[in-house]
Amino acid sequence: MLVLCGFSLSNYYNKVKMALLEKGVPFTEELCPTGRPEMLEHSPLGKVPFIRTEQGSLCESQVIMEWIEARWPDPALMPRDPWAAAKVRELIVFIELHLELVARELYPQAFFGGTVSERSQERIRKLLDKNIAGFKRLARFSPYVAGDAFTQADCAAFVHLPLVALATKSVLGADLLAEHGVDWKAYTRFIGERPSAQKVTADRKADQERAAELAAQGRAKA
Ligand SMILES: N[C@@H](CCC(=O)N[C@@H](CS)C(=O)NCC(=O)O)C(=O)O
Repeated sequence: MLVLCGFSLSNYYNKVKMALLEKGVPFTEELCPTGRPEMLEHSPLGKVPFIRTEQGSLCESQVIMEWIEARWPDPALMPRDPWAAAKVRELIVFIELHLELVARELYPQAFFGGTVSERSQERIRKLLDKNIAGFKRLARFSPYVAGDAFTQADCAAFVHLPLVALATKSVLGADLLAEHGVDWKAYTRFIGERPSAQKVTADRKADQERAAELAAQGRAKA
């Protein structure tokens, strides 16, 4: 059976998990923190997610998504029409390369108690202002991010957009998505009604609560 390796706080892990749940593909989950030497044979940069299958292991979430789509075509998460499929891929690249990966530079300060220099903050803000405007020109939200059907782009948007918003709000003092008129809250509420999204969110919250409890126990012992 397919094994999804990583952890539920990872947005990329959750994107793949959501696709598997949407398709009803049987899978198990294996907790695998990042950067462990023993995972490098499966994920050469020590990143999650990766999957283990009877054929071998595979990393990079979008590569995994493409394989899942080819292996279990129904229900489809990509349009059958090649052009429409390319437009969905274009949107995923925008969300991941031009939004999430840029906002990710803010995560050390937004979520992990680190700091991001003023200079970096300025650079990231400029880039995100430009990239979010570009994303808005492509995204449809009618009602799904790529148009009238739920696709892989929704798996990506559902897990990434809230992080872009939270990180920019926390570090730059403004939710840049909202500032640009992207109503990501209404969108994630809408997608959040799907059983796949509910499971992903519930698992993430349960793991976050467990991690907070363990941290509190650790502090009490110290
Ligand atoms: N391009 C990768 C990105 C995955 C990624 O950045 N995962 C994060 C967790 S959300 C990670 O493993 N970070 C640890 C690291 O970069 O060393 C993918 O799509 O799978």
